[in-house]
Amino acid sequence: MKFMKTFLFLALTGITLAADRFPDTSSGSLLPKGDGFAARLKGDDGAASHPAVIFADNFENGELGAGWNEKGSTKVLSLVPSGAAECGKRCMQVEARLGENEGGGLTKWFEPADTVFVRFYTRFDANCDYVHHFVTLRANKGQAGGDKWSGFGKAGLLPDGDERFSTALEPMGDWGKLKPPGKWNFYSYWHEMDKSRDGMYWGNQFLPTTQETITKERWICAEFMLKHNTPGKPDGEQAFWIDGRLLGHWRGINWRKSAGLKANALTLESYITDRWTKNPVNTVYFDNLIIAREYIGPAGK
Ligand SMILES: [Ca+2]
Repeated sequence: MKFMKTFLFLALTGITLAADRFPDTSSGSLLPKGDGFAARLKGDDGAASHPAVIFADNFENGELGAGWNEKGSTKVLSLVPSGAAECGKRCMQVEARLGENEGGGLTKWFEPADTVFVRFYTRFDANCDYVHHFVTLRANKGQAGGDKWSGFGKAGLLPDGDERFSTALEPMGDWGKLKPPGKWNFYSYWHEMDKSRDGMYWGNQFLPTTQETITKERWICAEFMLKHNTPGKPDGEQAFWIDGRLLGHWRGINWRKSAGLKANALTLESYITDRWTKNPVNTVYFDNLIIAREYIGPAGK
């Protein structure tokens, strides 16, 4: 009976792969790879003053979350030793406890750019199971009042193209088929996304075909790019790199209808729910977050 329920659930929801409409073009891509400007900065020190940088936090100075706009519970978030030269002395720990909390993280609203790059370091502890939400870039109507929240919530609903779109770089476990935390993929919402089999609009998945399962207990340099489309034209793009290696690049995405709608909020979090996760304690570390107008690349040691 349990099997039948599981089967029915999978058949109804499944995963909406964007692969047919949006083939991965990374093999012939002209996007940069390997080192970028951050290679010259030890542990991202001084990154905030680089002309291409919009926002940076390497968690080395001050209180946790001081430069951010929203901060999760102090029961979940803390500063701990990083244990790696490229991550300096301190990093952020997210310790999610099943039945007590759902984890959390930090959110920053920032000045948008036509093409935006987001780079972070992350390390999955040995105890880490599947993760539900991870690092999400959202487009909201503006930076103030109700407009700053127009891209949040509304899971399962089709965006109208003038109020929101979003893309998230996150590990996905393929419904328990992959070893946790799984493989990297984009989970994206926009007004021309495909409908899921249950009739709802759940995030469409952009998954590179050849990829190893994510290794735990090591720092990983993850970076992604979003290029806005010209309103009325499907010329938007997204791509991501792991440790400087371009793993996926997708083009022809019509993210938005309106020129005023731009990606302007970044959430760095580890959010878990018992639908995915069985381990009682799930720990993820983050460091070296940079939002920039050009390719960032791995941090210098
Ligand atoms: Ca650090």
